[in-house]
Amino acid sequence: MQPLSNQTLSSLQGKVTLPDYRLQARQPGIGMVHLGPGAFFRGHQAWYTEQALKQGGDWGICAVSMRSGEVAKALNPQDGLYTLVELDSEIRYQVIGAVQKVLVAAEQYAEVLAQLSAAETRFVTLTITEKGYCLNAAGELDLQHPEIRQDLKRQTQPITAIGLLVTALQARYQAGEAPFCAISCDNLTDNGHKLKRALVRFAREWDPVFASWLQSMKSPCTMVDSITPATDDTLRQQVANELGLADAWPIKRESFLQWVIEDDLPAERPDWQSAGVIFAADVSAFEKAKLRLLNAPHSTLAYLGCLLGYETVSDAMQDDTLVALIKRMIAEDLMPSFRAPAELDTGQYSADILQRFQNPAIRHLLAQIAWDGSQKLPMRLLPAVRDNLASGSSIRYLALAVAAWCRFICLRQQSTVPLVDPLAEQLLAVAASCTGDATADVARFLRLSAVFGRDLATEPRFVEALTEAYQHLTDGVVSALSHYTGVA
Ligand code: CS2
Repeated sequence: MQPLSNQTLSSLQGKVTLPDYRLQARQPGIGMVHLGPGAFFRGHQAWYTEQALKQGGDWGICAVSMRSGEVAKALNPQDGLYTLVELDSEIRYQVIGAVQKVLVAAEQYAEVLAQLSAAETRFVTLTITEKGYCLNAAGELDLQHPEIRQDLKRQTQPITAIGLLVTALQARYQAGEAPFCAISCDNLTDNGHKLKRALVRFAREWDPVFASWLQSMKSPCTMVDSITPATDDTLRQQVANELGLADAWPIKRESFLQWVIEDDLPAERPDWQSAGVIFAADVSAFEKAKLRLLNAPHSTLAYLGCLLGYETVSDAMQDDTLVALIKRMIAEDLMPSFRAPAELDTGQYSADILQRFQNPAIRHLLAQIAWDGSQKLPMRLLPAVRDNLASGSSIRYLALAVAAWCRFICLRQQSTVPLVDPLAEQLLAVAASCTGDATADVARFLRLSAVFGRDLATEPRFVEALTEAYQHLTDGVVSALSHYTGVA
């Protein structure tokens, strides 16, 4: 079977939605670099930029992987083209042309640096996951992080995204070039501001004058949303059947898509607005609503679902007791924990999210959502715990979710399934020292200040609720759910 490429693209005319501009003689120039070309980026930001490219402008994307060459190997022979499959009540196929090439920083450092330093690169977007920012529990750049320490020494090429971006920004500074606008698209509270603070903090170690110049850089906050599971061979075969061409790495997602960007961008930008992007003066309320009404229930489903032996989100959503628990958690703990954007009907928004979780066409593995708990809990669950401790609101279900994570770590420690987490070694060591005595085990987990900070271990209401939940889960997950929902 022929591969998808510029050569074979025209054979798809009339069959699927195509990047028409790729069929014309003049190709759009590169105007953006994206760090972390995973499935989410390719289904989300690249889709919005694709729509903008159809309006014109040189907004082609140079994608950069920090270390792995897998995406480059798959997409470069296809001229950066790939298929996006929307899986919902209706299945839609679209070939995306926004990504023009994929570079690997570890192998093509000079080319990556040249692209990031080039005047034509006006935007840098990032999906590098929570851990990719190398932040401490307070959300500031962790100068003790071993990779940051290595990059600060500048003896080798930078291995962190922060180190790479500051190196490129310094090259622009020394060349009298304006800084690019950096747009974090990760599930981090205050993501844009945290990114900018981390870049400036790193730069200050090298040159305080350069660091103050960097204060002029734009780094808006964003809220990003679309459920995008990892690609599998079933999808590759499905696309081959539909297109009659081989696509080495298509992606799939639900049809729902949302991008809210803080309205602090350079005037010259891709026409994302026409593609449906919302520009808001303040993104924080949108971020909180999404992190607490989608990602917090997602992580809770992941840990309880794995403990119950479910494989996917839609499988877990068939369990009435589990769904009842999630609904109670949302109503009693999560909704009261934040002030929603005035224009958002949180009841409807939350109901729509649970509907999306039920989408049978999306096989979203709970084990994938369970990755990186040490990075996700501080963004999704613990801020709500702190807010509710301060306001006197319920933390009962939030504590159960955190206890489920602790039990999940113990489950991984007792199995051959690897634990995917940057703190895996520390977490497995804690789990190995657990005895089943809830008070002692919980105290061990709470000593993980990189996850829980220094405050939560001294919060009696939280410690008590967490210990009770841990004990119930240790006695039995099914009985624990009945206890917390009152559903026999
Ligand atoms: C998920 C998110 O893997 C995870 O942690 O909770 O990727 C989630 O699917 C997206 O944030 C949805 O927008």
